[in-house]
Amino acid sequence: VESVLVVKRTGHQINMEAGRDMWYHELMNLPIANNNDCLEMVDAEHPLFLLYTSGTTGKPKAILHTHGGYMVGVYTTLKYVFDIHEEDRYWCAADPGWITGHSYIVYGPLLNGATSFMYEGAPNYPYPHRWWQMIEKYGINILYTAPTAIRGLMRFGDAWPNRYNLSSLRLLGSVGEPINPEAWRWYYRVIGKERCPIMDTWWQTETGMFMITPMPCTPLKPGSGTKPFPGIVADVVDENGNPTKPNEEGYLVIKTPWPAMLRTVWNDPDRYVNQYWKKYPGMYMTGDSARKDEDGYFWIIGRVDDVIKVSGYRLGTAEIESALVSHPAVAEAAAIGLPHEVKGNAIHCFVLLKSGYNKSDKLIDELKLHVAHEVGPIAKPEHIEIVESLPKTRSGKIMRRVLKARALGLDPGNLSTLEE
Ligand code: 7RM
Repeated sequence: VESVLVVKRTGHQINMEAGRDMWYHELMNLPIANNNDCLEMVDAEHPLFLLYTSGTTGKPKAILHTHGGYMVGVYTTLKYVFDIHEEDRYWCAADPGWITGHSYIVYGPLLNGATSFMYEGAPNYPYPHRWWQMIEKYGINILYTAPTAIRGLMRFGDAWPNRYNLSSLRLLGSVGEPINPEAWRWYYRVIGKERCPIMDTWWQTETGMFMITPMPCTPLKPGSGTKPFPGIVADVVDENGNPTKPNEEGYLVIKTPWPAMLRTVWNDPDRYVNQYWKKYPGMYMTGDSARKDEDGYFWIIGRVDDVIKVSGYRLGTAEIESALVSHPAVAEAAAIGLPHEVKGNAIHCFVLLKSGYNKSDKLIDELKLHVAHEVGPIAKPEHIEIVESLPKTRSGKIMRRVLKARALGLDPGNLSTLEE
């Protein structure tokens, strides 16, 4: 560490190390921060930032975004998808360290001159009313968050949001994973009071900007990100790169460039090519599986590698998790595959209960049967463990790699060979 910028915020006593630590506010008073002449003009393709994406599996890679394209993509998508107006108070409740924070807490709102609300803290501190209280107090119009946060708050019941006046809200957003029907309905009914459309935005660290998303005027189908943003050409293709038939599962690809696309993987151009461009020449491989219905609406299934092969059947972890979460006792769930002598892999699940429910063998048996009933007998979990928390990235994505490592008694960093 060469130097550390310290932001004065809590007023706690800080032991600054001379020559290393500097107050941010003192630096900001230096002429350089106030004088536009000191800004350096760069080319549109000049690197803007690197964001490491650990993914939920594998080794982290640094995604490179550039000035011009990222600016155009993020500005335009935020403007049209959230229809930001002068009088709006927009709140993206993501972690700033996630691409969602970079694009839609910092860059997009600043470019749009939006009034952007920011909150740093746990959603349930000191009580699970925190978000709803702030929406009322600050008159938030647009709330953009993730299904994991919705489920986390839903867990405490309707009474918390119902105590507050949420009538300022006019638009809701969702990002990060497919939104399961229970979470969608709760968000729509209890938070949006059946008045606020939900913008289910599909995109990635790599895409920088929304790619498949409704706009406020788009007729919605709950659980679908609807259609590609204007100018984006997305498709679902089979193993040979041919478009699938309606409702047939395949690989989600992007067929033309877009402004905020990643430019490379820093220091690893081979990985950039192999991961995204190799499988089908001229198509960007998202790594997600999806289907497109008869109306051309996209339904994201999940990461291609988040699949468990049980006795030859391919089961999506999201499918099993969504089935578990549809049980009234379950708040959050994670499914992983562990080696099994007969089936190849067996399904192991980790379940977080809603408040008011207690763990028992009877409940575990009931949950296993529930999954078998919802998804099919082949999906019946071998083992269900009731847990107090699940390991997650800052974007709220479950780190199945960590759960797997724990279950196998391995170091989570050494799992790549198992997954490839
Ligand atoms: C924005 C973000 C990317 C992965 C992506 C998908 C999943 C994201 C949605 C979604 C279904 C959505 N960037 N994902 N948004 N799946 N519906 N609306 O999450 O780089 O952290 O993750 O997240 O699998 O490939 S990310």
